[in-house]
Amino acid sequence: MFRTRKRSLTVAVTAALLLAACGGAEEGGEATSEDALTVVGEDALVWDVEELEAEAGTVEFELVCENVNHNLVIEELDEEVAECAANETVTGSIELEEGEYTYVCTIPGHESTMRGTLTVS
Ligand SMILES: [Cu+2]
Repeated sequence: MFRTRKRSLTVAVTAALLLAACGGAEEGGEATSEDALTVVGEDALVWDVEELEAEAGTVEFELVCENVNHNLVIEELDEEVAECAANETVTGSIELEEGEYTYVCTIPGHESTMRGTLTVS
C-alpha cells in the first residue's frame, strides 16, 4: 500500500518594513543670500545635491571634496566658482541674475555625471 503523508507547511510571512532613513538628502538649497550653498563632490563622481535654489545677487558656494579633486563651474557662464583638492573644503562666490543654471564639475571624466541645477530667483 502506498501512503502519502501530508505535511502541513506553515509559511511564516514576515513583513519586513524597510524604512530607508536616508540621512540628509533633503532639498539642499533653502539658503538665504547670506548663506553658502554647500555642495559635496562625492567619490562616485556625483554631487550630493542636484537641485539648489538661491536668490539673485552674490551666490556663495561651499564646495566639499571627498577623496577626489573637483571644481564647480556655472556652465552657462563658463565660469569657475571654486575648486577643491581631495579632502578639502573651499568657498567661492559668483554674481547671478535670475534664471536656471547648471553647476558642473569640468574635470575630465566628471562632467557627464556631476551636474546639478541651480534656480536663481
Ligand atoms: Cu569632479
